[in-house]
Amino acid sequence: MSWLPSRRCTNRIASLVNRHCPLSRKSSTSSKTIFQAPGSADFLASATDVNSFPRFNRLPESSCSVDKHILPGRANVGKSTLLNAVLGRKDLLFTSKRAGRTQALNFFRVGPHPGKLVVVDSPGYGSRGRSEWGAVFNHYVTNREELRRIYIIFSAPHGLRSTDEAMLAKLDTQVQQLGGTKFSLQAIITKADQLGDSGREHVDQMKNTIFKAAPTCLSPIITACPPKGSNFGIELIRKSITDCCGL
Ligand SMILES: Nc1nc2c(ncn2[C@@H]2O[C@H](COP(=O)(O)OP(=O)(O)OP(=O)(O)O)[C@@H](O)[C@H]2O)c(=O)[nH]1
Ligand SMILES: [Mg+2]
Repeated sequence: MSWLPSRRCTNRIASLVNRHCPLSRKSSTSSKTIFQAPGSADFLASATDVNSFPRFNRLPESSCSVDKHILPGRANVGKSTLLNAVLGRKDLLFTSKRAGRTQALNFFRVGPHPGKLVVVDSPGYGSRGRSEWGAVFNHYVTNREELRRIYIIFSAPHGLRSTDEAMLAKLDTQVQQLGGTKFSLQAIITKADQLGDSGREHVDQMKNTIFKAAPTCLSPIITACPPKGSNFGIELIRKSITDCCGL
């Protein structure tokens, strides 16, 4: 049995998600207006090194996924696919079956020109990662004043490895050192459609590991963006983004 096709399972995931993601009515209305304006999202710029960071009129930013230390195994979790779904576009971001597709920080405007906020896709860490990508990401997280939230993404079928825990702990330390004033940290568990019968226990285990590594990290939002079929959990991500940007 897959997790998503059955209504019973979908409700189980929804309850897992909703319990930990209270969202205001105002935020819900904003996310609909901002993300559902047709064609409103667009590519803005890429940053391949620390000197090429673009400026966008100080629009608030959210960044999907991470790295400083590029370590084995964590690219290809589905970051770009997830952002396509969040932006309501099929192929604004390049995706691939092969790890290492995204090779720069890519900035995307959300909302009709001049935009309401910016989301940033990033290269993954893992065997196809490169240390220079990590340096760019680290510089961005440390210096970007517009950064409001980091969405750290894990693949449900692959679970967490020590590299993920190290990254969570590092980002958690940064959040704590700044007293949560600069940015917050939100976990996402994606590819939930690939979980089988023991999916619930597996996700609970992942949640415990995330909490132990990063106590300030917001409880994971569960998503699925299968290449064919409907998206799951995407509306919650949109609401979370507009919420953290104060929109
Ligand atoms: N079944 C399933 N496949 C997914 C899901 N999300 C992404 N994929 C697939 O996973 C593969 C990798 O997706 P990408 O979005 O390119 O992953 P990424 O994390 O951006 O990869 P890099 O940029 O290389 O680090 C693609 O073949 C996607 O179709 C999902 O929720 N379910
Ligand atoms: Mg990518």
